[in-house]
Amino acid sequence: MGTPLEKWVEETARLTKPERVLFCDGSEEENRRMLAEMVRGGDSFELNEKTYPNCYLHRSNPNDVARTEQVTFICSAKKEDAGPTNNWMAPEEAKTKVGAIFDGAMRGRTMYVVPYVMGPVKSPISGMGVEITDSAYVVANMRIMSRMGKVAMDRLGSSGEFVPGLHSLADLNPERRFVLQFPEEKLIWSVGSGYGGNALLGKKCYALRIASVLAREQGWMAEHMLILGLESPGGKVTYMAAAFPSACGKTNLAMMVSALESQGYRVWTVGDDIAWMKTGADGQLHAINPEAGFFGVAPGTGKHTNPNVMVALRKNTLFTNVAMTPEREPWWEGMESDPPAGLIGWKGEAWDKSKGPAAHPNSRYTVPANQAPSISPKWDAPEGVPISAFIFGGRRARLAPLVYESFDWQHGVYVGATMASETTAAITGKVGVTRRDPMAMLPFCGYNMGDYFRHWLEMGKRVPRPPKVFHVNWFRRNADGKFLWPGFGENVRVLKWILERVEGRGEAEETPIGYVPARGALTLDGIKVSAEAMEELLRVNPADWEPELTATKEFFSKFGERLPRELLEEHTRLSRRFDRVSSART
Ligand code: GTP
Ligand code: SPV
Ligand code: MN
Repeated sequence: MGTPLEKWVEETARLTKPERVLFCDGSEEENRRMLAEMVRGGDSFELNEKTYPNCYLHRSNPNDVARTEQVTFICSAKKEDAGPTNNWMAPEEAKTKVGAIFDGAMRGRTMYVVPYVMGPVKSPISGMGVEITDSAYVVANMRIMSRMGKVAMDRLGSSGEFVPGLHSLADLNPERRFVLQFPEEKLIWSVGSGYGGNALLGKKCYALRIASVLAREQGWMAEHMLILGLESPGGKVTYMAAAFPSACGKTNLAMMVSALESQGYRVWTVGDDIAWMKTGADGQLHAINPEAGFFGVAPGTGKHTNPNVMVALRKNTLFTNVAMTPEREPWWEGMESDPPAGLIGWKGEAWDKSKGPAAHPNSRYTVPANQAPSISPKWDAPEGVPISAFIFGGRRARLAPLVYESFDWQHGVYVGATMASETTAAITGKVGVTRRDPMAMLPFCGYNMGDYFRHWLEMGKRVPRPPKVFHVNWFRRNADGKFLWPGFGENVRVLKWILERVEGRGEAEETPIGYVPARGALTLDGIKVSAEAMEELLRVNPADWEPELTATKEFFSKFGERLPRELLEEHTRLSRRFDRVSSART
């Protein structure tokens, strides 16, 4: 007979035809074999064992350096259930077409069976997955990013309660690369990529695309959000979750060293990318971080921007597509040291300035979460942490003020649904193009986004004490294209105002889009931002918002009947508020 897992493994082995099958237990010894296997493969290197003990550099295929949204599909039975923002493929077509690529794809290779828990092992909010892969690099990453191996098998037992995910590198041909989610079957198939969110199936494919479907069915939330605790003087910790699109500052915010530490404000890291949230007995949403590590963007990370992670990644860390110094240390742009002579670029070439960035702009580190000096004592609490504020944000060079608060939950859902951001290197494609990215979930929502907005509205009614909803923008620029706000550790000043608003203190001024901090309400002592820059940072300019309202309307029209009417009502209210402001001026 066999367990559901054994049956699936057998069936998969018949399809992919590996040379051998290995069930991963997650042990030290096994990990050493994985790392040795990676090194033998010729694309991975052990780093300086004195300064970076147990750290490795992996170079991916240069055609495979970021998530590929154009080949990511939601394979629901009906196209409408994938919705206008997702690529869709019929399940039978997907099984035939991509099944043919999987056929024999593991010939001559080892098939690794990787059982894992997403979330603290004993948490009722956690979930189980099993990834089958032919990549030792994926196994080594999954060991950092999830609770993998024996702990997971012990929790699973003989039950079938896991999300199966099948992954093969196949021939890494971009023409034969597919990332498929089957929301009805709760199944993942990914082939032809070994990179990040395409290949570590517990992350985006399960913890967001499949989990968002489960969350809607079961009345909880799976979101592309960091989770942090803000400690205030006296030691109280208030938890917040923030949704920013890829490479827009989640890891940095979650791990920041507070500029107001001497005043008693400190940030504790619970998670840096994903939050799973269920209503607790206290009526608040309780969040867990389903991951166990950080898969963070390397460029721009340095001892001034993110000192905590710079400490964390000095051991047991996998680096992907960064440069390497002659001392076999990792190097990237923004590390705050000049590129040393003899630097080897991310493709393995002798590097000089003419070759462009030495580290790929989407190069990453994979580091165990518990190595971060800022890790919250609650980061693996089974009950999660109660969330008092949701924060949306993105890269908006011109439009959005530094921070504003929504009027209420429904308006907050509108603020999230109308988010937009300039694209980054985290996704294959053009960088710097403004695109609508509701709740930072555009690439990660496993079903029709109109239904997703409805689910958000329903959660506001279902959760007795829902979080207050805010929007931030660290990326507003002046006329010369320079950032107006210093960002990073200084962002705590904005978190402090958010905390004060949550506690019913904090002075605010009403604008058509929501409440912005009143003059003097942000703690600005010791910061080098001019009064004019501050004025610009908090400005809500009706002339700028006019095209935004048009763009929003256009975006909403894609959803037709599936768009909740509440969002259209919010849109009308916002337009009226702007009309009132401009008529008051003329
Ligand atoms: P994903 O892992 O792709 O989901 O990204 P993320 O949202 O965690 O972004 P991350 O914190 O890694 O930041 C991405 C880039 O934005 C890095 O190069 C950072 O240096 C930069 N960044 C982060 N926070 C700030 C900020 O407050 N101001 C400015 N100017 N840049 C920032
Ligand atoms: C993102 O792109 O949002 C990431 C990196 O967190 S990846 O895991 O590659 O999706
Ligand atoms: Mn992310």
